[in-house]
Amino acid sequence: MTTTARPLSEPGRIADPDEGISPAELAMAGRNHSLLLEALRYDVTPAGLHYVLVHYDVPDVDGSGWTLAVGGQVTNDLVLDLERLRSYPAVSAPVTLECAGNGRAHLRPRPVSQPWLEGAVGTAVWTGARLSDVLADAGPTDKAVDVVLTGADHGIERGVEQDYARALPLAQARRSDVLLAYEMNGAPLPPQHGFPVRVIVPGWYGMTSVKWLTSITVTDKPDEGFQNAVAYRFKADLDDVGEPVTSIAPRALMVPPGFPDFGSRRRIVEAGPVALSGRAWSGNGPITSVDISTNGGRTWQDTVLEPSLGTHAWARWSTTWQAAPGNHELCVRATDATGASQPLEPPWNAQGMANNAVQRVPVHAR
Ligand SMILES: Nc1nc2c(c(=O)[nH]1)N[C@H]1C(S)=C(S)[C@@H](COP(=O)(O)O)O[C@H]1N2
Ligand SMILES: [Mo]
Repeated sequence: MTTTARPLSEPGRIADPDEGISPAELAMAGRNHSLLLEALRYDVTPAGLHYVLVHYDVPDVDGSGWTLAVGGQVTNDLVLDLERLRSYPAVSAPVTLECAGNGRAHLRPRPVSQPWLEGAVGTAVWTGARLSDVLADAGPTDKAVDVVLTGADHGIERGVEQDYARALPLAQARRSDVLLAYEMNGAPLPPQHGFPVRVIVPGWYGMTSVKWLTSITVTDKPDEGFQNAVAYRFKADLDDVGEPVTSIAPRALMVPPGFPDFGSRRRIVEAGPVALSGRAWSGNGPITSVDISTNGGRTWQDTVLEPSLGTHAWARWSTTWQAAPGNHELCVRATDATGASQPLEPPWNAQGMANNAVQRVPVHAR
């Protein structure tokens, strides 16, 4: 019997055209679950239904022994425990968080990583201290450039051993809506969402909302850490330096109508009026319209859009579809205040970032 030598840590790679999902990718996909799309019905996603993305393992963190070290280019180094963090004014906000890799599994060829379809999203009410208040106490020096946020989780990724860390430029870190959150939906953070404290950067893809936060380090040059300099970037090919991934591109999703076939996930509805609804969000201004197509994107109609739950939280949309008997492909498309909308075909890049192509839902009306 022969065994194939496996590298300790796989390099970044694009799948071969006919390559399926490997057991290793399936293990990743099983750990990192998406939102069940029917949960789009809730304004605020119940904690257990919110998507989860964990690069390594959920670390074993004890809340009572937890401290946060703030240092680097600051005039006062700080060490905060939970009580001290809770003594800052508490801010609560509903925030729609989405993984930058959402939509990756629809790309051809397929970048090999967490194979999300479109459910890597959720909206929770996060409560915590403002990062800007803590930074003001530490006093960034004139040389301050980036604020590096480091978590307690440890692993190896494409050959680089690391604690998960990601930087925010100082100007972003000073935004009054960036939180050091210790509650999700009014309860302590669940282990998988960053207990006891995580960062929330509203409007940005999830990678900067560092969980299991242990340190905040202000640097005097742009951070060269793996998640900043290599992973979360738009790259034309894997050798490209690329551009950093930041704010969330517009996207709309629908609650899948009718009921599903177990094996194919295809939807079945009764012909006649069918109520359709879902959510839409963008990291760049409010959603201004959501359109629906019942013929695979050839023609579009407006839907009714409700006000969003908050500046960086999703908005509900709804409409009624007169379904004729037969097969249909439903599509939904959001447009935001900057005029940005969703493409019909996936925008390809080598790491599968920010694929906000319109959702397509095959439906059989009987
Ligand atoms: N420490 C740490 N923080 C992390 C991650 C991680 O693996 N480790 N994953 C990031 C990514 S890529 C995303 S999309 C969000 C997911 O947050 P959630 O699991 O609470 O939905 O957490 C971010 N924060
Ligand atoms: Mo992510």
